Amino acid sequence: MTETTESSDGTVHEAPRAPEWQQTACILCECNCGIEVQLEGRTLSRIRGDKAHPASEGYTCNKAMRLDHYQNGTRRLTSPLRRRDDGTYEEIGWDDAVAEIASGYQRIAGEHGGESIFYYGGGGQGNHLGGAYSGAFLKALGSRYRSSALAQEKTGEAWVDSQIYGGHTRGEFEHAEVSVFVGKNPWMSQSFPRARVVLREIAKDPERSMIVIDPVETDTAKLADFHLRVRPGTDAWCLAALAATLVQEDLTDGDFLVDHVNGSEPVLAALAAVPITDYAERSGVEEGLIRAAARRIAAADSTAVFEDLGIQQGPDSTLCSYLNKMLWILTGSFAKPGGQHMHSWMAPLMRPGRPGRTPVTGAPVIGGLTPCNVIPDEILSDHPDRFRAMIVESSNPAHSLADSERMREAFARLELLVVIDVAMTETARLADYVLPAATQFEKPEATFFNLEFPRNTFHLRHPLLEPPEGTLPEPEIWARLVRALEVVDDAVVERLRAAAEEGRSAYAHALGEATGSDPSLVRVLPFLLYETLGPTLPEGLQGAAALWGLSQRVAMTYPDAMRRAGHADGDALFDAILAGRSGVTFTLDEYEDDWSYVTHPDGRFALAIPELLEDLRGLEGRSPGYTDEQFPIVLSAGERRAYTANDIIRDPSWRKRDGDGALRVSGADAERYGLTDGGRAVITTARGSAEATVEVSDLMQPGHVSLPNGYGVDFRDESGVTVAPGVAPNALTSSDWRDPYAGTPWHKHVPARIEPAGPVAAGA
Ligand SMILES: Nc1nc2c(c(=O)[nH]1)N[C@H]1C(S)=C(S)[C@@H](COP(=O)(O)OP(=O)(O)OC[C@H]3O[C@@H](n4cnc5c(=O)[nH]c(N)nc54)[C@H](O)[C@@H]3O)O[C@H]1N2
Ligand SMILES: Nc1nc2c(c(=O)[nH]1)N[C@H]1C(S)=C(S)[C@@H](COP(=O)(O)OP(=O)(O)OC[C@H]3O[C@@H](n4cnc5c(=O)[nH]c(N)nc54)[C@H](O)[C@@H]3O)O[C@H]1N2
Ligand code: SF4
Ligand SMILES: [Mo]
Repeated sequence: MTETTESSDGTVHEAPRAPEWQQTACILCECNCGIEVQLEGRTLSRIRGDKAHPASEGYTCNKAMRLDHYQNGTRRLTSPLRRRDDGTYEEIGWDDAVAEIASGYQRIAGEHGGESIFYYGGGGQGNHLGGAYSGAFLKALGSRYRSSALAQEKTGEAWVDSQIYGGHTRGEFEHAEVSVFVGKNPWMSQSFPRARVVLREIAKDPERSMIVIDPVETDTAKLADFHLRVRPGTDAWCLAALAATLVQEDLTDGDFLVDHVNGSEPVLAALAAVPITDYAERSGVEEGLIRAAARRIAAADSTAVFEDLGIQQGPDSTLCSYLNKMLWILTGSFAKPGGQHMHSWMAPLMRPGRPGRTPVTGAPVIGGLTPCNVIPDEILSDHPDRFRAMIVESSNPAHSLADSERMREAFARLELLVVIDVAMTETARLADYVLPAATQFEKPEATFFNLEFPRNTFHLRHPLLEPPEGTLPEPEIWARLVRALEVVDDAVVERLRAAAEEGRSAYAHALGEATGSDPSLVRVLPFLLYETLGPTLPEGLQGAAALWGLSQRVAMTYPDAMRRAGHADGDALFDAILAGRSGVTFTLDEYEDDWSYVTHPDGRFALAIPELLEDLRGLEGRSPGYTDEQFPIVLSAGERRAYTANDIIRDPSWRKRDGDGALRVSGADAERYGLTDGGRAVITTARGSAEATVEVSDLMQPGHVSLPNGYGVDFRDESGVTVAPGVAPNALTSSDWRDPYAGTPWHKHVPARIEPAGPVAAGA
């Protein structure tokens, strides 16, 4: 590429032109920081933070710089694949693949009902647009059950949220006087905008404080004013003692409770009865530290709390979700700067409403999601309503769900499994058909991780590259599948296309008329938008059509906040989304607006959850701990580290260090079990056994070891050799090891034993 310039004396120069910076986002965690990328051919050669991004403002962490390993690290599939009887795959054309897949699911829906078709995934950390189109195909078939990784982490909290105030909350850490992180290590795992900058600011500011509850001395804990270094799995006792201190030392915000909260009496009574000294001891935290942390929260103008996998994937997870919310509710830290907030959504990540039940095991379906841990039971059964077929989109459940071996057994039992992915994953290798998708830099993409308050942002990313021959973006894949079902009359499509050509208001009118006269069209709305509005959108953005519908929803649901953000109506918002390369603010709230998000008819919190109060009272008669002589230590299976990013990047050379994903062990345990730093250990759980490289680390407390997430995915290197460095954590986890309310796994608390790897194991 060259650029011609003319100097003042008239000479013409030819010089290489620097590639232009194009705006997109990092796809490795839910923050989706805005980035700018320079391409050299198809290589993402230079990457930097995008200062114009309204949430990340130029911030990135170390991982964004390695994104070319996602785009170019893995050999791409260039054609749909069909499994032969001998288990090998043959390439087939898209037309055949689509026809066979659509008729396969149609047959199964005909024989067993559409409800026997189960959908998993729909988007990872960077891509939710594909999943937005899946509903049309699934609903047309009558499929009802679905799940995603959210049902192995967030459903317990969602169940608590739905009862107390009816929706999701987020802390405003940028401005909170006290920030509390419970089983959350944001220095490594991020999860809120500009996390490291904000954490450093808090640590430096003598007027603000940070409380971290974590058994490990994480990078976040090192910055904390109060590190409540609990014994693994004892958070319920620690959190009960913290909340009880607020009550017993009379530190609650009585006015807030009277004005805004129902059902506080039984909660206050239960907390008044907590033996703080005893519970502090059981959790391994000094009583004085717990009391001091509670007093700091009570003295603050604002407190924001973030709970994450350390409790969500551990014992008593739902009770812990309940108890940590007491820290900001009992102190009235809601609807004010720096507090906890409910917020708008571009599209809710979970479906509201009461939990249903799964067909075979009767497990709770929270937020519309089947608990991940019961999926194998819902397949490996003779129950007439079992799941018989599955579609997996943008997820790798054969690796990321508990007990991979049992997942594989379940997948093998399915009559039809289709996987839509960019790579040949552990799950794809079990599929009857694999459909190769365009990567997230080859199509319009976006996520619905829009969780901020008062300023909530949404980013539609434009494609940087053309998809390679043979791959398709998911919206097109889903559209082809729906077309093959022949459920939408061509005349309807033609009419809507003509209206879309006329303009948005003609289109809105025609769409209203079409769905009014045939309400069944609502089921396939994303398909209709893609097929009819899509072609009128700017080049390359057909896949953004569904956002028109979501923009109208925003306009109806949050009209004032949307107008404050500068959008006159839903069409204006949609146009701003299409035009903005770095993302847009779609709602701007005022602090009082928090209350309008509470969904209870009286607009108040409902604090008493009888089952959980019973569990709180029951803590006294139980002692923490699930280890025994056979499995004396606790394994946290799946810690976030500097070079982990779920299963998104398969090429292990993306990691600058920790190539093996070390097993972190305290000095005391290393000595006790005869392990050495850099040596090899065998780790064994009730479910399985694996060999790992040891890192002796005094960040760990005795009796607690940890393995990172995202390791053990296989990768064929340039010489054709397949490698899979590190331990696949779910070779060691069991699907029955889970929360009784939400069915979420206890990945962070797996009883285990460790021993030095013998010469045989070391050579294996
Ligand atoms: N680098 C990186 N960042 C990521 C991801 C990634 O893969 N890599 N994944 C993203 C995703 S999908 C998610 S869900 C988030 C998760 O983000 P986090 O939840 O912050 O990540 P984890 O490291 O899994 O777990 C958090 C902490 O729980 C602690 N813990 C273990 N046992 C206990 C316990 O008994 N009690 C308490 N209180 N804490 C305990 C661990 O020591 C750890 O510091 O990260 C996101 N960000
Ligand atoms: N033991 C243990 N297990 C865990 C965890 C743990 O801490 N411990 N953490 C859990 C958590 S919190 C999470 S979120 C899950 C994450 O696990 P998964 O739900 O499996 O999600 P990802 O790792 O994000 O999977 C991304 C998949 O999407 C594919 N992909 C990437 N881009 C595209 C695209 O544009 N289109 C399509 N169709 N596919 C694409 C990738 O190739 C990869 O196969 O893991 C969970 N599993
Ligand atoms: S991994 Fe997360 S925090 Fe880091 S750059 Fe990517 S989106 Fe931002
Ligand atoms: Mo996650």
